[in-house]
Amino acid sequence: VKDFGIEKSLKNLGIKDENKGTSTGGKFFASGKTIESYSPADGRLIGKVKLSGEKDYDRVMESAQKAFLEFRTMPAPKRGEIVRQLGQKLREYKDDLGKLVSYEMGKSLQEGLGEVQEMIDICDFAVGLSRQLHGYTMHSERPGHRMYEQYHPLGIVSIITAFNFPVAVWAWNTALAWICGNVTIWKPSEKTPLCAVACQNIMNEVLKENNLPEGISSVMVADHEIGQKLVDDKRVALVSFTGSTRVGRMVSSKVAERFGKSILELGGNNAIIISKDADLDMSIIGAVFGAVGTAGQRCTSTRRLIIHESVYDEVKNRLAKAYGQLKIGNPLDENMHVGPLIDVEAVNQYELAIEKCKAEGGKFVVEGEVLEGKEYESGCYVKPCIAEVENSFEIVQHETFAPILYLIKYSTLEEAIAIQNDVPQGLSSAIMTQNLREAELFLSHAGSDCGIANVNIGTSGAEIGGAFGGEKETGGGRESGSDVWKYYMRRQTNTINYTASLPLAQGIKFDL
Ligand code: UN1
Repeated sequence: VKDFGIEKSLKNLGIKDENKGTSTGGKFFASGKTIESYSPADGRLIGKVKLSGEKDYDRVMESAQKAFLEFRTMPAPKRGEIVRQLGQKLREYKDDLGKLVSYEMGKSLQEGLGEVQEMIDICDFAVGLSRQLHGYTMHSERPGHRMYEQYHPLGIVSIITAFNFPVAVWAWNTALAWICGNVTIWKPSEKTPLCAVACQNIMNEVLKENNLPEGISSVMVADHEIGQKLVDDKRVALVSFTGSTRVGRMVSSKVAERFGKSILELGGNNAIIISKDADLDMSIIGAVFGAVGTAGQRCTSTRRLIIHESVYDEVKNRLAKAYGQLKIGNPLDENMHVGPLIDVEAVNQYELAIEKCKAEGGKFVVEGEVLEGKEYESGCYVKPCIAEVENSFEIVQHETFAPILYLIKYSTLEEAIAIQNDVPQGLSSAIMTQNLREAELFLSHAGSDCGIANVNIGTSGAEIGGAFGGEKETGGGRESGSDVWKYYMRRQTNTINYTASLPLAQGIKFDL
């Protein structure tokens, strides 16, 4: 078996055959059952991880509470310096970590490295922000009064992440949470536990080198019961959850019940409108990358193409030709375009979706297939496929985390926008057009209802500088850039009277 240097990277990242899944910023410990992480690339066992148990949970929580009391008093720019050092380490470990992401999750090496780059970028962004946690000053209606607002840290932020971005989503959340003065507890996906252990190892170096208390950065590789505890725990001020709409709905209501805060990044059902005025060369590349990149397992993956009737056949034929050229295989091999799905269960879901689509009347332009043979021994490789459908099909309304692309025909742009919006999810959207009127209508209040709306680029690959997230069943949360840091802080309005009298607001008189 070709190793692609993976053994060496595992060693550099401190991954062993047997690992423990809990750390509060120092040594790892664990008292739960043991799970195994297999690579979807070649089916090999990468390593075992002992999960966090109940008593590990308490230890993590106490350590986090204690660390917060110290960390919140550190000046924000000094906290930024810690995040700067994390960014520096990530630069050093980029190749190793990118490779591990690719091997454990199955995305192409290029995308694995890209994911680590997102981590580095958010660290840089957060360092700058650490000197810009601004509030407004307002003019008081009373004489001799000053009014302003400030932002304070929240406390413990828990981050629950999915397998598809096994390292970047942790970094988006932690980089901001830390500069804001919070401490973090990460529960990664059990499907990518070693990526989490590797990240924690890197952060532990930073904490140690700066003599910082344990509890600023914790990880618990754990089952859903621990996840449930984090959601229900009053000591957790903010739960940042990335995952399915089904679980997100529970997280949302549980956290709301105890008046906690949550950031939800749930399912997408993203479309590209290809207009009669589109640059078709660009549209094909954008659509194919959007649909088959990460084997269709991004929440921003392109699921639907809404194509103008005048270019529909041409787009369909060119897509079929492009799909014919896709190389499917080991994601660490740079000649491959498409890697495996995360596991065999995901393959079952892919097959089920194809079956449902056919049963509803979908016509496959490029047939799907589970690949077999020497290079595909993990059983996780599937052929990206394309079907002509109606937007109203139940399966089209639903997010399937696999490379299945649906084609829908339209005649007027208003109709295309209505189709684009007519799904329960609202994450990402795009239009391919060189027509200014079309582009502006698509971006207007009468246009896309998604959190992300692009012109002449695809639906995936958002930069960290923007606020990332979506509307409707996507959950309404925002992560990463812009002013998203405000979600990680509590806001306080302060009014100060510097006179010797006490005038009341709204002109109220109250004489004793
Ligand atoms: C996700 O799929 O959970 O915009 C996040 C993108 C990436 C992030 C995707 N920057 O495709």
